Amino acid sequence: MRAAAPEDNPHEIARPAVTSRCPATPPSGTEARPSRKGRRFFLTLTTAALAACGGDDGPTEPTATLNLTVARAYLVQAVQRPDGSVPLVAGREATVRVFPLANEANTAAPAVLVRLLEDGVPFDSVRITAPGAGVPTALDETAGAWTATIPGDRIRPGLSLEAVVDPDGAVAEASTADNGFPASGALALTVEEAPPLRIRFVSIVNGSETGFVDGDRISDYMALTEKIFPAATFEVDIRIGGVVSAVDDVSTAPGTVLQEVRQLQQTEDPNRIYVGVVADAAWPGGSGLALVGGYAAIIREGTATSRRVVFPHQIGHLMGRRHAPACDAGADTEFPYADDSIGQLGYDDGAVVPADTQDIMSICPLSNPWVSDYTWEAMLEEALARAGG
Ligand SMILES: [Ca+2]
Ligand SMILES: [Zn+2]
Repeated sequence: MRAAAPEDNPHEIARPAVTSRCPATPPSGTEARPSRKGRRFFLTLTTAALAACGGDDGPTEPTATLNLTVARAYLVQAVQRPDGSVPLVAGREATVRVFPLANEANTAAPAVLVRLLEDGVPFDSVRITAPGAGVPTALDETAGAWTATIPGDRIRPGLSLEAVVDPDGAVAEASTADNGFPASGALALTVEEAPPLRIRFVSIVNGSETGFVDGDRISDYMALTEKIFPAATFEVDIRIGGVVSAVDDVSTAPGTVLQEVRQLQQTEDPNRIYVGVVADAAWPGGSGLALVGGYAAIIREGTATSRRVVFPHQIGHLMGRRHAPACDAGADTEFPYADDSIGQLGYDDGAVVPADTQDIMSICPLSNPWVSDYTWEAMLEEALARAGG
């Protein structure tokens, strides 16, 4: 018996294409249940029906043994766990990584369709072509992903995602009923409306030495900071006019200079981070000092390389982070990775950051640090708490 008329059942609109090619009647119990999963159901039905009847030439595919599934899919900004549970920052670009798997060696190059839902309602989708021929037969976390950039305005509270491998049935396979991820429902994601990170740099005058800061220096300070700090926007400026410190040699009393910056910050803008920039000659051997959980820090001018690494480390302190423990016995005992590593895969401008990369809060000699899931989440928690008043 035929199903309801097209105007009564949105799935029926395209159904004749299936039934005309394949006389077998698809399971009638499922077709009259439109739901938010309807689009995926229809894709599955179409490909399954075509594979089963082989189109106009009769049955040609029932012997296919290849089977495709999706092992994993998630969105990543700076760092992510395999289950996608690291919170995302609303309004900030993310990357979707989908990991199709095959049950046998193959040269298939299926596309992947990723659907984004807001409060369960699909609002956008992206089709990702295969990065090459051959769907992996084992999970390859580094190179095995179908990847696409998701613009920041799609990253919203209430977000969830679904992924389907070979959405148009281009690959003959044993079953298309298992091509979706997750197996049922959508993968719920945590998206937080993180506040902007607001920073004001202040030139510090120590005796005859004046700390120098300009736009280029700020670019150094912020390069890594903007990648690993959980915010969507960064409001950074330079205070007009420096501050004359009572300390000439900062090495003798860095804490005093830090308190001077804190006084200024409390007076001028209690909700903005103030960073005093100290001339190299005024602080031999120094690098940076920050109030853990506070709003004030001082930093030595340093080299371009040190500016890029030391600055986000100080920001981590301001956000309540203590040192990772590998090279500091008195450090954060809750840091989860004994080797100070980031522990999970990071993601940086299209490149995977290995999980053994050093966390920004490590004080073992830093080379190319990144942010762990632990540090990202903790900084985000602190930022949200501050925004909440
Ligand atoms: Ca399959
Ligand atoms: Zn430190």
